[in-house]
Amino acid sequence: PQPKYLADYAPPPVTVTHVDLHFRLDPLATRIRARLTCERREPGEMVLDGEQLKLISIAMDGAALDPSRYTLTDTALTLHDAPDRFILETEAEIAPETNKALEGLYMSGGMYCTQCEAEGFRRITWMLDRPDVMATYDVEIEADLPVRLSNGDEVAPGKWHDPWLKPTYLFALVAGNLVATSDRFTTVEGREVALNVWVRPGDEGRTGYALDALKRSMLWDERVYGRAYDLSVFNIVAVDDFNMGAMENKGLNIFNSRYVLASPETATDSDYANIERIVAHEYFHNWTGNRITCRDWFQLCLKEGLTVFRDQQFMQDERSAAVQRIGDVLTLRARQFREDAGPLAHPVRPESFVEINNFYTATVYEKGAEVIGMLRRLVGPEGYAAGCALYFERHDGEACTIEDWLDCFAEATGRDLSQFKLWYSQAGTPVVTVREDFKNGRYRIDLKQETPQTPDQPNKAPLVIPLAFGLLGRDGREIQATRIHALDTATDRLEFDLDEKPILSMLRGFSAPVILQHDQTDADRLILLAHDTDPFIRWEAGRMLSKSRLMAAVTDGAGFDAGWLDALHRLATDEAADPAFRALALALPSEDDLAGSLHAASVVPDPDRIHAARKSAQRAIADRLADDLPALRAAMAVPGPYDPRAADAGKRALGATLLRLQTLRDGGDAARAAYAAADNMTDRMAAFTCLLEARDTSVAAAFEQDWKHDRLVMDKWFMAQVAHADPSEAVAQAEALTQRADFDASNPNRFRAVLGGLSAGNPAGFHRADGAGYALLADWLITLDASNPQTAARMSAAFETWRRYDADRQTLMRAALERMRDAASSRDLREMTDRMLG
Ligand code: B3K
Ligand code: ZN
Repeated sequence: PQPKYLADYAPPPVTVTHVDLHFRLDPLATRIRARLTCERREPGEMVLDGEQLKLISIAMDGAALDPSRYTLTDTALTLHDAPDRFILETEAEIAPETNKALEGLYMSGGMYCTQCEAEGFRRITWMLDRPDVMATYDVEIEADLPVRLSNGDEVAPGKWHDPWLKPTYLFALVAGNLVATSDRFTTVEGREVALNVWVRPGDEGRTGYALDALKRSMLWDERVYGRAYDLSVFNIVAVDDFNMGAMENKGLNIFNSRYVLASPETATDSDYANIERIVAHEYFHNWTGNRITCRDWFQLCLKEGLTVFRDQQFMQDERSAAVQRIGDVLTLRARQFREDAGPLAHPVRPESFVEINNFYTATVYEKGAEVIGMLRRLVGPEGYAAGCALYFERHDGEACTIEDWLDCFAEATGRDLSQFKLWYSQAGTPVVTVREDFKNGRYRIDLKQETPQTPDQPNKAPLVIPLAFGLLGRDGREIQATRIHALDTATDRLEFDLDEKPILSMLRGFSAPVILQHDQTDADRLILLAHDTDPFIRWEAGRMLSKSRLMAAVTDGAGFDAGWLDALHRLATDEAADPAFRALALALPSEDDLAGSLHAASVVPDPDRIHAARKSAQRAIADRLADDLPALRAAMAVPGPYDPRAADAGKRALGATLLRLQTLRDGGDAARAAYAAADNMTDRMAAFTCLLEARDTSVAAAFEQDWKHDRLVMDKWFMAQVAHADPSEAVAQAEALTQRADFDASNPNRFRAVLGGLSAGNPAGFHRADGAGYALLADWLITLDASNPQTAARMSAAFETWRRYDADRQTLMRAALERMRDAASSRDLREMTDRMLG
């Protein structure tokens, strides 16, 4: 398949202004009658998209269309010499039951549901399946099912009218035997909105948190962005088989059930946090994505980067801002920096693609959000608010580009954003190098920026990088409060007159998505860790101290010094500090993070040595904290009924960290007691994974006995047994789990639990020297690709780091990639493997 290029964008010659759909649902023979109101804008043929559809009939303006007037292929319906205005009527037949790609109309657990983003609508009927064609919709659903939902407002049972212009990708339909938990919300404009969370009967006791998160999101968007909801109903539906997290269809959000259903017994604190974030994210799309959408799929970050930024702001407001920011940076580094450093690197706004589903990436989403954050830092909160207000006012109801977005900020603030725009087109993570010098009362900071080359981009220009920094005295007092320096040249120098050399606190709040190269002494880092005014910097200083020890342990087998262990001890026992922060500060850099950093330092990472070094560091920490562990753990006990909010969750997080350390000392005694005493899934999973690491063989069977009836809990069980297995056993464990009757490869959650549990959860196991991990994953991805290309292609990115490793592992990973490329039945997996092989 040929790539598509941003440069080739052209609007369609004929457009559709209204869509009328009639569905007669049937598992193997669903009939869709579509009535499209079409209008010519320019000369040219009308080419409608359509895939895997059986044509039953076609008519124009009420009369059957003569075969000479159209051409039908596997992917398109072309109308020859169509008039300037006409009604096109088609009838199509499809089989939702056999649709395992989970794109278009499919069935999950007996219900009908849809996923149309990015190009799934064309599997439902013939249409201009592109985001710049926005239409109003009328939908009628005929089925012998109690609940029939679509977008907009329900005008009669099973009949829906959506007055808001929308592109095809926001269309949705749900029908089944579902029950709702309901509430109401009155918007700031006085609109009464019915809120419903639809689930399968039996799950209605687990919807409360999602509903609560939805109401808080609606209020937040009114208060912070001035955006109110615009229909009389907002529906959320939980679906078991879903490729992604959730989908923002107009007025009818469809969710992976794991991001809706929660009860203290079945969901962990991080499940609750994910539900809150994703409910907010999909709701916020109503303005950033739906009311104002993307002109074409190259502009995906216009809605995704902005909406991720908004969900991050929301979470910072609802929870601890510091903890949230640190978590977001961890995710960015783990996923996006990794992507940017390998063969899949691409700009926030890609300029070409073969399969758009392959570009729902950490770069488009998370780096896209960082770009919005930088824009806000550069123009200031007022400038940002003014730019957003102009954007909403000017572009409501339109399909837009990044240029449209940036123009609003340039206009509202008078700032020239042409250099800033490079963040959208230049791939790769910039490296900012800092050198300090102090002489005769003159303190200098020399700055240098460099972006490494990435596929198709050998040369990089300097970016505008907002560097938030401050200065501390040796006593830890701040002598320069946070200031933002916009670094916009390759090199730059800052100078200060000072009595003594200060301690530089650079990149406060992680003010730009860059790699900071700054050789700071341990002494300076310890002062930052203890005293900086910025919590991100305190955490980062601690992390750098840990990282340098781990890198040395991997490369030279170095031991762990008392100075570092004392610092961790101080952190762990610092009662003034937020427990969630302490848990984050005690967490060591991940194995994959270390592998990436070693590679960046021109050391070939050895996954076994990394794993061993991390384990011995944990043992050293456990020994240093030994005397304090019982009291510290007791202090983290949370009395009373389970509360998912941040304060209690933070205590549980630190409690779990301490239990993991305790387990290294007592072989699992404390964890067994904790497992038996757990009255919520957070504590239970913490104890369970500790016991798996302690090789307690009885606990998995006990867990299964208790939870075999619960699909979402069992996903945790599947994943934990692989991710927490000894690396030498992880592949065999994963393979054994795939042989079980309840391993359903067509369910993406279950598939990811086992195979993702290996590739992402157990790096040393995945990178086993004999290549068994690579082979197992490749086999399963080839199998999955035949039915569900989207998830197979997404998970193939496990191989993106192949060039980091030693020659033997490179050969094995390359062979796995070639095997997947040659066996790929989809263009999704084909494109991914081609790009990774370069
Ligand atoms: N917009 C959807 C993602 C759709 C993915 C299609 N492959 C979820 C979200 O970002 O909100
Ligand atoms: Zn989104």
